[in-house]
Amino acid sequence: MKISHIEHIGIAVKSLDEAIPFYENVLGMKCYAVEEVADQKVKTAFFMVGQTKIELLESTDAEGPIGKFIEKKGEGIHHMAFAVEDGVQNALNEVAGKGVQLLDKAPRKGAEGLSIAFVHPKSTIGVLTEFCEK
Ligand code: CMX
Repeated sequence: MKISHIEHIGIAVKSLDEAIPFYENVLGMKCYAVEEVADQKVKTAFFMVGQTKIELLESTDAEGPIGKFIEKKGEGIHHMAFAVEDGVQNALNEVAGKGVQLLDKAPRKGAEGLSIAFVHPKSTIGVLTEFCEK
């Protein structure tokens, strides 16, 4: 697998309306898109930092992954997404072959139309890890 860069860092927030002004008014970034990902039960807001994005995640359902994460751990960094150059399926196959537990056995469609897949934080030293490709 060839990881080219950190595609995004996902941050769980209770409210986009409260979090976006921090990134815009305090850190001086610009939110360039807000998108709902219905099957993940989240609303996302994006900021660009170099070639990496900050992805704020607000839950649309308390039983969704972000709702459960905030309930358990509070707001904060939720996952790290690596851009892969040679296919998400290839990355999944490679890490599965090294004993890593997959959450997605095959790539699916994520925010911004990317092909994405998650692997379990219990197999990745506590960091929920995502692979993605345009
Ligand atoms: N980082 C680190 N550990 C995490 C975690 C995270 N983001 N989310 C959950 N965990 C841990 C929990 O603390 C728990 O640990 P313990 O067993 O020690 O208590 C364990 O993983 C299981 O967590 P859970 O609360 O019981 O929740 P589930 O098993 O139902 O789901 C997970 C956990 C990771 C499988 C789920 O959050 C998931 O499927 N995530 C992938 C999808 C996702 O996060 N989508 C939102 C992003 C949208 C996008 O970018 O497109």
